[in-house]
Amino acid sequence: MSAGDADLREAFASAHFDEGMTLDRFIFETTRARPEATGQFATLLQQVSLAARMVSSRVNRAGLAGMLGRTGEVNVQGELVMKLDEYANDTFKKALEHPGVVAAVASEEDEDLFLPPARFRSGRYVFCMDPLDGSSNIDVNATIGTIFAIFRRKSEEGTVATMDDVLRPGTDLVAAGYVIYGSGTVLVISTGDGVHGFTLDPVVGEFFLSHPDLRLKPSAKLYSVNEGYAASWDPRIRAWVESRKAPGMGWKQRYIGSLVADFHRNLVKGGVFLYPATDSSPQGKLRVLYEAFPLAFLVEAAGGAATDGRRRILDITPKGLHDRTPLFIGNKVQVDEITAALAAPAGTAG
Ligand code: AHM
Ligand code: MG
Repeated sequence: MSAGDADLREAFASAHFDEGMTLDRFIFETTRARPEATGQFATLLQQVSLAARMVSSRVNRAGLAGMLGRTGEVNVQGELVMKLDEYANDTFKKALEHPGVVAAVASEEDEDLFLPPARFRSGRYVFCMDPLDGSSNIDVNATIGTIFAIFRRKSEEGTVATMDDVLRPGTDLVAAGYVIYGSGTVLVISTGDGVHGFTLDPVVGEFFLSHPDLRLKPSAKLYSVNEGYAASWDPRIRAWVESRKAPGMGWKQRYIGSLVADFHRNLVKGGVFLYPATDSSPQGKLRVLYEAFPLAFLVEAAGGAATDGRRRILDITPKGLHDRTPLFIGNKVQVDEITAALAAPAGTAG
């Protein structure tokens, strides 16, 4: 981490919160303290906020369009799902490239790295995103979201970014966050020290601080996993999950099937999310760069933990933009327990 990144982290950590704090003001107050700041990071966050509001507005109307589609002759709904994915992808990329704040964007929707045209190439940040996570939930109006992680580029500013700017350990991240489009739209962000949530007032069109300094307790009795795949999990994972259900344990299970929504609930209320390797996804299903990294960054900043069952997620160095990983993320006690269970000899599973 550079001295500038450390300043940024400190400024966010010491931010003063009061009622009516908008995301814009929060960005301004926490970045102006940095003597070397060029304003790029502040602009980047403002553009994320803009894109999030645009996508939120579109997602809110998707239900209505879907309803009309069901009554019409053409199945608009399936098309709309595609369009929303693409819309979110294009909206975030355009919002970020125009002010010249990103050198590259890695997106779940794009096979290759997106490089802004030469006239916008002054950006010093690399943005990794899943523009619309959980998009299979759009047609049932369940919560979906955008997940993002931000690196500062390694290569010289003004040059064309390379894969080395992106394929690096999660410990290099300078910020991460997500936006959920649910019953409300909430943007959660961290620069590594303190995790803050802002809720969109759709009438005013502004994000207001609603969840200052989200912290995870060491332990919680809630797990989120797709148990339909239990037969193909490692037996030690199966044993850990089964042991939650023993009489008197008092555990709850919740699973939406939209990572960003499951994670948000667990971050606010406590809980551990598991997506282990399965027979059909031996490397796990979730992507390192734009799903596991940002959420691991946030969870650690909130006092929790994230591993792939063996090692800390943020210590992984991906080899490709779309690498996958098993993911165990949430309250530290539970993540440590699962990781320890996987370290034990396979035959010892209860
Ligand atoms: P997506 O990025 O294509 O939407 O897929 C990822 C989603 C996650 O949001 C969610 O946690 C997971 O897939 C659910 O998978 P499954 O249906 O196998 O439980
Ligand atoms: Mg996703």
